[in-house]
Amino acid sequence: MTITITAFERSPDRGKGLARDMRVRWALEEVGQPYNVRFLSFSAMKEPAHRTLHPFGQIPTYEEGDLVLFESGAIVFHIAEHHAGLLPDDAKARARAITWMFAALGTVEPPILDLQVAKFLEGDKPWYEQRLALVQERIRRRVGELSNRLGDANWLDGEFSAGDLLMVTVLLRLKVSGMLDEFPNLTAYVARGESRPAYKRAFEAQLAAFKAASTS
Ligand SMILES: N[C@@H](CCC(=O)N[C@@H](CS)C(=O)NCC(=O)O)C(=O)O
Repeated sequence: MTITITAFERSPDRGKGLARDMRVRWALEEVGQPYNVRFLSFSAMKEPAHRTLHPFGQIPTYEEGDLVLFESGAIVFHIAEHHAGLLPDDAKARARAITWMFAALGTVEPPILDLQVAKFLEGDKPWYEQRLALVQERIRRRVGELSNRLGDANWLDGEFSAGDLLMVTVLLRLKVSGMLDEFPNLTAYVARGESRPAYKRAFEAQLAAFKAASTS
C-alpha cells in the first residue's frame, strides 16, 4: 500500500534535517519502505483539508490506505510494529526499546524544545537571560542523566532500535546550540546515528526537497 507523509514545502531549518518528518523518513528508510511526500506551505497546514489529517495543523502526517496518523512518535511506532528492523523480537527487549521511544519524546525532548522557544520567541523579553539560564540548567541535568546511562555503549539498549532513532533526532536539535559538545559520548552516539545509511538517505531526500523549493 502506498505511504504518503507530509513535510514542510520549505523547511525553516533550511534542510538541516531537524523537522519531524525526518524521523518518519529515517524509520521508513530503515525498514526499506518506499514513500511519497506531500509538501505543505505554512498556510496550507492550517487549512481544513490538512486539519482533517492533523488536528493541530502540523507536519508530519502519515497516510497508508485509509489509515491516517499524526505525531511523529506514533508514526515511527506504527512503522516499527509493522516492519522488521526497528524493534527487537524478544518481548522484554521490545518493551524496553518502546520505553526509550517514550523517554526520548516525553522526557528528553521537552527541555530541548524549551531552549528553542526561549531563543526564538522570548529573546526580546526582559527576563530572557534568567529564563535561558534555567532552561540550560534543566537540559544539562536531563541530558547528563542520559549521558550517564549510555556510558560507552553504542546504543541505549543493545541493538539500534526505534528508541535510538527518536533519541538521536531529539539530540540533533541540541547539537546546533553547541550544548551537545559537553557530552562526548552523546556526540558520538548522534554521529553513529547520522552515519547509518538509512539516516543519510532520509537526510539527502529532505535536503533535496528544500533545495528544489528554494530554486523554484
Ligand atoms: N509532537 C508533534 C509535533 C509536531 C510539530 O511541532 N511539527 C512542526 C514541524 S517539526 C510543525 O508542524 N510546526 C508548524 C506549526 O506548528 O505551525 C510530533 O512529534 O509530530
